[in-house]
Amino acid sequence: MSRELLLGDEAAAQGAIDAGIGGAFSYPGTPATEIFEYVESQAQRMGPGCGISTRWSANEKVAYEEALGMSYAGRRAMVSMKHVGLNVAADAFMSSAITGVNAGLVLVVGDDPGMHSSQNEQDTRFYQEFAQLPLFEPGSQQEAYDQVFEAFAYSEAVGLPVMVRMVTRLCHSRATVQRRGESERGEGRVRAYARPTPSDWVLVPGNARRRFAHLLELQPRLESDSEQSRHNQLTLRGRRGIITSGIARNYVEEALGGRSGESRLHIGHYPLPGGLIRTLVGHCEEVLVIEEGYPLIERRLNGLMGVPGKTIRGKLTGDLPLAGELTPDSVAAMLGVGAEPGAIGALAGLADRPPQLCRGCPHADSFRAMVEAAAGYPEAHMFSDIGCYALGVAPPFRAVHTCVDMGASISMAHGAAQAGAHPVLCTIGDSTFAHSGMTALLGAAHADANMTVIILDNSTVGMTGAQDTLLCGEALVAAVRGLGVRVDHLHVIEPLPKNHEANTHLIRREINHRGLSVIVAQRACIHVKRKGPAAESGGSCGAGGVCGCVTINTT
Ligand SMILES: Cc1ncc(C[n+]2csc(CCOP(=O)(O)OP(=O)(O)O)c2C)c(N)n1
Ligand code: SF4
Repeated sequence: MSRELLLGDEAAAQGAIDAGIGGAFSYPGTPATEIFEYVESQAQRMGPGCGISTRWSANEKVAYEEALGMSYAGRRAMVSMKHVGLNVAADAFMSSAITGVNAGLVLVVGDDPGMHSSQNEQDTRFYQEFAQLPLFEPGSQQEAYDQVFEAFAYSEAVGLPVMVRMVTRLCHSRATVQRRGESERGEGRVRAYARPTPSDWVLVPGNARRRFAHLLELQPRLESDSEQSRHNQLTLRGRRGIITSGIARNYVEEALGGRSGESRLHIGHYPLPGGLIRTLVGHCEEVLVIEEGYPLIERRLNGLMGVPGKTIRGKLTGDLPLAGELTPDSVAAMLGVGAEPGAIGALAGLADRPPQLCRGCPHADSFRAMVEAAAGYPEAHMFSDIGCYALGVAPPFRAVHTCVDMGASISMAHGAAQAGAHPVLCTIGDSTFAHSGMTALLGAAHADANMTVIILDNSTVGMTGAQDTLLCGEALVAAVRGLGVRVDHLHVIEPLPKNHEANTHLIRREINHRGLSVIVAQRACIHVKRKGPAAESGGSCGAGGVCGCVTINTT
């Protein structure tokens, strides 16, 4: 058995490799990007004979469906994504709970409480209850490895996809991890392609009703497995009880040190172990609920009426903040023990480093031309999207008026055009366009919407660490043409200072065209051009930290 120093993300990935996956599927997104990247690097190291397929997918829904297809075909599959990615994949995900799986299918989701690199801080545990699937929540790198490893066999045992919920602090911190011995690992395992009859995988209403009933019938088994799970641990001691889940346990251990007078329940396996919770609450007068994310356990525990005769404290009572991450200080304060003066306090003295585009970034030249072209229109609507170019919100550009969810720029611009707004401008990156902008452009082209779309093609997924993009260059232009955009209003420009006047003139001309125009601004991200170890490693701005430009903006 070997020990390795791994990020939480890498530990999850190694667990999947050791469980014998046939493929890893993902679309980049912090804090989950490194899960796929680790599998990819290990598969390259092991060589083509390792039997692990790794390819970035166009978006999270596609990634989920590719993994589901692999599972149906008899190979174990892991799909990973950031929390908002699961919203994109939700259609496939929810229905896969009803079809069930063949070979093990494990979905690893990286939540981002505190929104270090995200547009919201939703809690993936709600999807567990929504889909009625099992979920593991590791509290350490070792648990990330073990739970992902075990999740594959469990997925096959219950015939369902199994979820694993990670959070940023775990994904991006390192610890030593003990791997399973060779004899336990599942390399090369294949399940027969046994298409069920009547088909569980064809969700016409008759089958779907039958399969949904099956999912409901499975619930008592899932609950009983959770009650017995080694990842849910109950210790009865004093009349004050503490419930933790996932990494919240670490904050409690740090605050209490060797003191252990409290009764404790740690939850790392869902559905919630109702019996263990009832035992703890029955034993205690006061229960503190400490969880990273939304007050999910606390709310379930309280119900609508509270628990008569018991005091339940947590985020809902204001003992912990409702927004953002737990901190050593907030948990220590709740537990009534003094916090050690720590690193977080020291950080407060540091000067702010507002995020900005790298020097020489092609997006800056595109924004400069667009802003100048629209200078005569104080009412110009500038819809934008998620990517490095969202930094165009800041001075000197102020060219980003919206940034909501991936792909939303074109559809929102189309909505504004339908409201009669003019001029309507829209900026979107090449990867975001391929992720979910293309379908919106199809509608805008069909309607010949009065708007000007500028596709910022820098040949990479800049913001998440310069991953390869699936659609750029000539292929992107051909795709735009194929969506029905008129060729006389489809242009390619090179955003460079020397082309500024010509580019500005062209954009102004297309603004004045009362119909749809698409301008593809093609110039590679400067870090792709000089791609090296730093650029490849991914940093907060996607530039691997080499430019020092963006400190808090990676999504
Ligand atoms: C649903 C969803 N998936 C993934 C992400 C993470 N993410 C943010 S922007 C982005 C793509 C950026 O690439 P591109 O559009 O090419 O712009 P660039 O950063 O290269 O300028 C990704 C993957 C996200 N925010 N939301
Ligand atoms: S990483 Fe590339 S695309 Fe992103 S800001 Fe820097 S130069 Fe621009």
